[in-house]
Amino acid sequence: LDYIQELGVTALWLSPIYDSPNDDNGYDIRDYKKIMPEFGTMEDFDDLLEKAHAKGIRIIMDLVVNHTSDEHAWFQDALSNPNSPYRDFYFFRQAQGGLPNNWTSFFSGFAWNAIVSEAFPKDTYALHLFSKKQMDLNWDNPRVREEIANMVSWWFKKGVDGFRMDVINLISKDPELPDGNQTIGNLMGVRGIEHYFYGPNLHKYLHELHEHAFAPYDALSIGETPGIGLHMAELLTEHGRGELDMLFNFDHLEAPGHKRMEEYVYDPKHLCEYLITWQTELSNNCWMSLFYNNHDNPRMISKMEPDTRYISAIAKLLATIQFTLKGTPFIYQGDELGLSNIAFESMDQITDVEAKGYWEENAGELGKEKAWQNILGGTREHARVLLPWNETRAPEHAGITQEVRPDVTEAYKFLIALRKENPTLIYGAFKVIYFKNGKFVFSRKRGDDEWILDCNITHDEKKAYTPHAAFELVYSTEDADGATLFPYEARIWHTNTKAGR
Ligand code: ISL
Repeated sequence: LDYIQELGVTALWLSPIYDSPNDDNGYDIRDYKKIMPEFGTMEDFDDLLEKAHAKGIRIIMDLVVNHTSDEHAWFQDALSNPNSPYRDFYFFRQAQGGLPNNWTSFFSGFAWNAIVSEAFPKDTYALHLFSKKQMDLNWDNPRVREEIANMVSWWFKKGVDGFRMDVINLISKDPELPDGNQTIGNLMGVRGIEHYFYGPNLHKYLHELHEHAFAPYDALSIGETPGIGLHMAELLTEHGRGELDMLFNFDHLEAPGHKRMEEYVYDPKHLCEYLITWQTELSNNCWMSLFYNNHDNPRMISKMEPDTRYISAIAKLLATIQFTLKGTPFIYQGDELGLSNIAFESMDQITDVEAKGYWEENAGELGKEKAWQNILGGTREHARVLLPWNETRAPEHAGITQEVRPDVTEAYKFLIALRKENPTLIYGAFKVIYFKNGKFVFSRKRGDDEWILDCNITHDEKKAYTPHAAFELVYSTEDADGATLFPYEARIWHTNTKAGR
């Protein structure tokens, strides 16, 4: 907490710390009201919460309620008890001579487990959009919604400040569970997604959860919403709707026409186009999240530039852009250290269920070398090596070291403080001044207070932008002030509050 406070960070999002068999890094919850032993006890959590609040740091937990672990008491009771009240908590379906539908899982293979249990007739299957141990909850059952709302309230009563809500846009499925369209499935990477990524009751269920659990505590709700674009995001986060406060959209994490599991060089021009679109088109009654990395993606730095000489420069460029745009910035652990991707050498070092599923499904067809290259390009493992200061390592990660970059940490501290002291950087109007030839120059303005960001998004030198005399240079990621920007250099100009107007 001291480290976080020294950085100037004011809220901490914990990926799932609940009791879990850890089939999917804790996103397979076995008990929503118990802490995973690896992370201590509930008393330890209460202590963390108290100490965080004492330092002015809010605690945001991860709400994973599209599915539970197959070891959750509800699912286990449904499996063993023919009269279980939890049979309708999940999607159990009969199907003769095939599967209930053609949906595939986000983690490869079909989205159905065959159920072998005295409590069910033969040819019974259960739906899992993710791993085989993550069983989808039936949100059309009001008792499921009631249990979830009560559990969320229980955490709010303890003092938790909000939730990041895992794949929360997937909770309302088309009740017919119809087959998915093959073309859409090929495009999206999962067949059937059109029948649940923005389902018929999504708004109703989100509003109900918001009113029953979040509103009474004025708690923060951040939706993780794969597949939701800008206009749907407005419908889900517009402040008057009482559904989500903001959401994570992922359209900027891959360049157009590319998939995450693919080795390619990401053109930061796409990132800037994305940011310009969202900064200029998102309704003023909505609010966006600003992030480049999370636990599901390789590090953006490594996507953008294979030449490791530029890692620090790119880290500081990305941070400068992130902390001078409208929205809420999210730092993924290690961003502030300038961490980049890991040079994994073999599948033996990969613990992630998604990458393992990809390998099983593709190594034959693509060949081991190509499949491995794609995994190196897109595996979540890059973000899941313990931070450098941890002595312990997962056995598969033994011997892996990561270089930390103190100049990047200093840049984060400076930028976080600059943003806090200058509300124009949070709320000011955004305007593009110049965006071509590898330059991205934009302004933030609020009344007479104006900031100009001059960014070189390439590894070539570029002509620096020179504002008129009323501006002073307050920051350069390369401590430079000449007529040329260094590779990936960013500069911040501010109306000179001292100079006469
Ligand atoms: O990779 C993605 C976005 O960059 C998505 O496809 C991601 O896999 C999807 O948004 C689901 O992610 C969330 O739910 C999963 C879990 O494995 C991820 O860690 C979590 O972030 C299932 O709970």
